[in-house]
Amino acid sequence: MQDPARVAIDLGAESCRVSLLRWVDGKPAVEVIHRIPNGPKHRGETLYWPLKQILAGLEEGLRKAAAKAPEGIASIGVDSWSVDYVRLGPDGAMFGEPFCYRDERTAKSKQAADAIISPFDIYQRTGAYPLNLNTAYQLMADSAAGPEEENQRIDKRAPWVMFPEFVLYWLGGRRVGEYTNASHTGLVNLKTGTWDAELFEMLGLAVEAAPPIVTTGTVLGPMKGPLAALDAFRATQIIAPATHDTASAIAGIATDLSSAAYISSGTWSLVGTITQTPVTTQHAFDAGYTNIGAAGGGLLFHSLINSMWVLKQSMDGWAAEGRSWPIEKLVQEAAACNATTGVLDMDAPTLMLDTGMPERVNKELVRLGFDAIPDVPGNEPLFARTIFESLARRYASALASLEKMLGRKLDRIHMIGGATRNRLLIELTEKQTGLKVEIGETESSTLGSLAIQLAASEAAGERVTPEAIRKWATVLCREKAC
Ligand code: LRH
Repeated sequence: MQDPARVAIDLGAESCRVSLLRWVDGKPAVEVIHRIPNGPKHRGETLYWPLKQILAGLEEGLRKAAAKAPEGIASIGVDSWSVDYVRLGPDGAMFGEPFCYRDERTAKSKQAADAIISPFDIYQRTGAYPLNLNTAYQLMADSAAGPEEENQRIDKRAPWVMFPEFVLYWLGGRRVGEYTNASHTGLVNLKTGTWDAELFEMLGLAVEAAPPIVTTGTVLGPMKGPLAALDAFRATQIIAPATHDTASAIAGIATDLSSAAYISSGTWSLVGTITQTPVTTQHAFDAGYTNIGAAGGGLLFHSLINSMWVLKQSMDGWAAEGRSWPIEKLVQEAAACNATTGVLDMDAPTLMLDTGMPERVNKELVRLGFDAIPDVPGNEPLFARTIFESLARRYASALASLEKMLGRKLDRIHMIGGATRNRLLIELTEKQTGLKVEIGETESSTLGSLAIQLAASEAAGERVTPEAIRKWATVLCREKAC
């Protein structure tokens, strides 16, 4: 009898994907069967995620999956970008579409939090680098709206659930906070691995509103709702993989990382390595390194770097003016352009915002003493080249700090995510870091989620271990499943 299929839903800031794993002649084959374009949307002053549209797209994708897997689908897992969440009303339904972490509302609440507890203290307590976008500051902003926005203030006791866990809940699972994702909120105590009730209290938040934390690979129950009536979904279990996409992506790496760094590249790049003990020194803090949960155990010790967001926002702006570029062509022409470029500070706050990106890039170049790039048709590859050069240098500085903190040299970089298809960025990274780049999987989050689901079914209620996840990642990667 053919092994049952599995579904991995990977929600990305640019696109959400539904992938299907099937066993064909005993060999795994993974296919992205449905894509839903995504991006934060403006409504008045707020920036939010079009969750209703995403759910409609997911329903379509799941129907396609059911049609393609007559053998039945054993499980579904969901991961996404971290930090965002959905508030639930008294009936358990979504209470408005969720804010996007790029909404500028957290600038004020972060300031308020810093006045209560210093960023370094919070870092030592939680291990999570205190970024403006962390859930903690967003929750504070929810209930701190100014008088003119009084009616938008949300009761701090309103239950919430992280974004991918909301989708698991929508599919029939119970409301939980999976550990890897919870650890990025900035509200989990590093020593206990549970919500830091004292910190909630200090920040004026309600710990009762938070979902119970579960470990990676927890089975959340059978699928429910109208989709569950489809034949393929008759015996489907809802499983929490590492719901933080980066943790699933790292779980999808089959090779040994003990002497390697990873770069997980997409809208953001995460540059770091897996550690067993947290590092919350002043140096780690100054270098912007976070310590958050890895799948099954251990920590992702990495720095978050603004990446393809800058190029994608520029491309969207050009496309709106009739200057559309396929990404492959843009990379190709960027590789061919010989002009020396300026170097951006990829951490500049203005480059994290949306709209008007070429202009933001130019303002930054000028601020740093470089020439602006005339934003005229034909110059798009020059912008792209500047972004890639700047990114490669930023990777190099992040890795130099990492080697210093670890007190040892790294022997290679394992690259996963979108940049695995970007030859130019890989070459520039090798040049700037002096390290060989080993090219991993583009859809590593999907592979990691599937490996965790397979390990979870095998564990039959026991805790999923990193070894079991690695075993399944190896099966999926060896067979070149994607
Ligand atoms: C990447 C990612 C990253 C987080 C950021 C908010 O998608 O999950 O790991 O830090 O989004």
